Order: sequence, then structure tokens, then C-alpha cells
Amino acid sequence: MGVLNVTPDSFSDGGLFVDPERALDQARRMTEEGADLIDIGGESTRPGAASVSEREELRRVLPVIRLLRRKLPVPISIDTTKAAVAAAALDAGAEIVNDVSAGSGDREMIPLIARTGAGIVLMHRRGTPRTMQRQPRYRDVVAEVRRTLAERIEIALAAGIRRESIAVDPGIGFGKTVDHNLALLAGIQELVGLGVPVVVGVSRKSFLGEILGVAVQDRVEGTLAASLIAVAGGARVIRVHDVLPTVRALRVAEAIWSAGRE
Ligand code: HH2
Repeated sequence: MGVLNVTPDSFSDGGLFVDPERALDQARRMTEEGADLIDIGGESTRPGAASVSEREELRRVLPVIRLLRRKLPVPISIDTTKAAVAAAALDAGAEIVNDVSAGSGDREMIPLIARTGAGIVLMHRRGTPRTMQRQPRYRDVVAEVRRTLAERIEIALAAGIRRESIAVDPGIGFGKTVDHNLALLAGIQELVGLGVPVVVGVSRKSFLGEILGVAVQDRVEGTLAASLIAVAGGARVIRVHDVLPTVRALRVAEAIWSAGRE
């Protein structure tokens, strides 16, 4: 899953792809590099980010979705917590809704997904971008994230969403300390046990910066290490900004795993 943020303030690529033509170039580049899905977001979720109105979010994402739909055959997901934005994005040609609130941010979201038959990524988070990094505490982060995601899956199924349409995500960096993020990556197979595909997004995130002591533009190697560990644990979708190095690293890892199986 290649990340395409059409925001002025995303933590690592804010402002770069606001212009639809530049967004298209970046999406084309990511698909040529091997992305199977492009995730378009119009609202930053970085810690402390201000929320964006529905109107503004639509103004940012719709022209980009329409343009991509006309010019590129790649599936599109819309990264939003607002049902109205998701509905308009699905109308414009997106196929999956990537909801960092797991459907709890807007009561219309789950019914919308059930009605349209779209795919949904249910991501775990604690609090909102404004509050989520205020001393997050868990007794057992893996068990608690798993329990919450299991509940969200049940809510989605009860609303009529098909199991095949659901994926889950531990929400690395969303209301978690460095240790929580590491525990979740180490315990990813617990989430795989929920029986739906697991999505993981570690790309350029601050826990990598804290481990390595490097700025956001120098986190590609850390992103690769964490992404490979996630895939080794059973994650099926990796959300990244740097598609080419990720695809190359995964191809080598997969060659080794398949040699091992033979
Ligand atoms: N992380 C971000 C945004 N959306 N969606 C899923 N499913 N999983 C993630 O880990 C995830 C996500 C945050 O990263 P980014 O989009 O690069 O930054 P920003 O929120 O500042 O736009």
C-alpha cells in the first residue's frame, strides 16, 4: 500500500502532493515500483494535528481520486474517519476505506461500508491525534489491541459487512509508546489469529527515529526492518511511503522463505 497524502501538514510528506498532477505522478511512480494499492489521505493524523472540516477534506481528495481513477488501473483506498468523505470517495472510484478510528469516529461509517460492499481497514488507536500521545498506558498492549480489534470486527460483521471485506491494523504510533509499538510488531501473529488480513504501517514513524536517533528522511532502513518483521509475523499489507526499497526487500525475503518451504 503506497501512501499518498494530499495534505499540507502530514509528518513526512506534507505539502508535496497537494497538486493533483503531482499526486498522479507520485501514484504512478509508486505503482511502477510495485505498489498494489494507493492510500489517499486528506487529513493528517500525526500527534497534535488539527482536525479538518469535511468540506476541506473533500476538496483535497476528490480531484486526486478522480484523476487517478481515469489514468491509473490501481485500486485506491481512502484514509478517512468521516463517512461523508468515504461515501464521496467510493463514488469517485475508491474501493477501500482505511479508517484509523476503526469505524468509531463516525456512526455512519460502518453502515456505509455494509451498504456499498467496500473494503474496510479497521485500525486501532487510543484517543484522537490531539490526545493520543499523552502517556498511553496498557497492561498488555498486544492483548488489549487484539481485544479491541476483535470487538470492531464483530460490530462490522453484525452490521452486515462480509468478513472478506475486513482487514485490521494495530495502529503503530497511535496512542502507543516506543515499547508498545515494538511489542505489537513482535506480537503481530496474535493479530493474524483474528482471521482477517493484517495491515501494518511503520513508515518513517517516530519510534524509528527514537531508536536510531535520525530525522524523518533517514528512516527508510528502519522502515524496512520493521516492515519485514511484520510480514514475517504474518502481516499481509504494508503501508509505506518508500515503495521501491520495500518491494525489493520483501522480494528477497519471500525468495528465502519459499526456498525454505521447498
Ligand atoms: N498511519 C498513518 C495514517 N494512516 N492508516 C493505517 N491503516 N495504518 C497506519 O499505520 C496509518 C494510517 C500516519 O502516517 P502518515 O499518513 O504518513 O502521516 P499523517 O497522518 O501525518 O498524514
